[in-house]
Amino acid sequence: MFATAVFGVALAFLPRVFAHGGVLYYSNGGSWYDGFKAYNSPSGQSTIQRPWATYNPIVDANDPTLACNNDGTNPSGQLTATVAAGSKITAFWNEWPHDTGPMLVYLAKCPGSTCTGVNSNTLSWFKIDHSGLLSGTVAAGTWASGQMIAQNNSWTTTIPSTVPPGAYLIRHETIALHLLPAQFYPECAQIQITGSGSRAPLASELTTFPGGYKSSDPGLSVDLYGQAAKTQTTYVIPGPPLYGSGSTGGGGTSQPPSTPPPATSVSTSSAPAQTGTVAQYGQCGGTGYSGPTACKSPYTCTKLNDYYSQCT
Ligand SMILES: *[C@@H]1O[C@H](CO)[C@@H](O)[C@H](O)[C@H]1NC(C)=O
Ligand SMILES: [Cu+2]
Repeated sequence: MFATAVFGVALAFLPRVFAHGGVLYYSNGGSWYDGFKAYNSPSGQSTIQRPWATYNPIVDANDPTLACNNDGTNPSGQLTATVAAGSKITAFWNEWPHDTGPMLVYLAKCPGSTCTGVNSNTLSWFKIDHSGLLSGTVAAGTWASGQMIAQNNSWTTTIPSTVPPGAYLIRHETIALHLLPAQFYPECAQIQITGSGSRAPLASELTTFPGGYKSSDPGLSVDLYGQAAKTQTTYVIPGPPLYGSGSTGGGGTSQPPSTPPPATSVSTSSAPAQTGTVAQYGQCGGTGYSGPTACKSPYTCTKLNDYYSQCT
């Protein structure tokens, strides 16, 4: 009876939400994991995915739900998948409608032995995979999200074998650029990474959500319909440099060198110039940060982790 009622509600919503969506399933090492069913109550759902409410995009780079498309709370049925470092994980979207934009995959290590109950806004994220403009021009080229659609609405990523074992959130994201502001579609899942990796991400490879993107980032403000797009063949994928692309790592050469590390990009805040006054969601402290530390009233500087404090 209850299930029928919920199903009825889901059906009533679906026709209006087909233009958007998110990650619905995962597979890894021969195991299949159903995701959270958006539009349904967390009650009774057991899944590795963090709950998310709707198929609608997030359209503000500073949205407090940008990390995992939720409020950071877990339902009682939260599960965790065991995933070997070096193995491939595939995320499956619904029938995806947006073929202009990048695909991005992040990891964040949780402080304890499990991510259950951990607020995703408090974590530091590093990027293990990204893909942007694959060929052609910004106006008429082939994008990673188009490739995702072409391969059964799925995206496969290898968990780097160098990632230290532990409890992580994995954050899959596609960004749609057909309209501005850019549309963010992130979903997270809880995984326990096994293996013997020992390369922790460098400070320059870590970021927070929100905080890691600015609406003025070149990759988030590009106009697909402008004159420049007709000849532009490069696209700067937003976010920090790829894990492993820094000085102590190997591989990962696809990140354009023009993308600054998060601390630098955050300090060039688009807030009105007021020396020593950081706007809401701006960075106000953290390892390697040398910008202003005083928040604009009424916000206060809150430490999210060693690398990032922000005005909230
Ligand atoms: C395509 O994706 C669906 C999930 O959306 C999955 O059930 C199916 O197995 C996939 N097909 C292949 C060939 O991977
Ligand atoms: Cu959409």
